[in-house]
Amino acid sequence: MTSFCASRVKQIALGLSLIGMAWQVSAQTQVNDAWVRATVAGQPSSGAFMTLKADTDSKLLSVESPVAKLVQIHQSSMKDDVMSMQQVESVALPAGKAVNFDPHGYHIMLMNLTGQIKEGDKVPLTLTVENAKGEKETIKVEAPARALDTMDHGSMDHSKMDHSKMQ
Ligand SMILES: [Cu+2]
Repeated sequence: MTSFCASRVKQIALGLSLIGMAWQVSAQTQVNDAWVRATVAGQPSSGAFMTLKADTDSKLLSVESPVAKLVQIHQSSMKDDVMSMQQVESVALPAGKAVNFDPHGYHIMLMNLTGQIKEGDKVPLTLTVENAKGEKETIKVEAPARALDTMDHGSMDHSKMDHSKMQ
């Protein structure tokens, strides 16, 4: 009886760890639908987009990638019909709330690219998230690159919220 229970627990633990790997879930923060905009040759910068959800109140501090010499967190805003973007120090990730990084709001700006990002490339991203206790968590993601002309499509397909806003 005891040994039966023990093996059952082991099975459940294994199952959970497999799910964890598939969804790129770490202890605190989930990253979903990460993607990078593919570039044309010689283009100096691009953007990375995703949805982040933290278990506890946290903030995204920084992002690094081997494809860019400089990575910044940006916020796009519309003012007098002109789209502009500014660098932000960090992005708040309230507990349990999905925060979207998309072309219209927060996004990860990949600058001084080391080469062209081609459609289908897997772009490694390393995110640093800090929780309210000051504990830092590093999350590694491989974001697929998508072509420019599928950009709007992609963001709509992956965000039901955007959809409902538009109707
Ligand atoms: Cu930007």
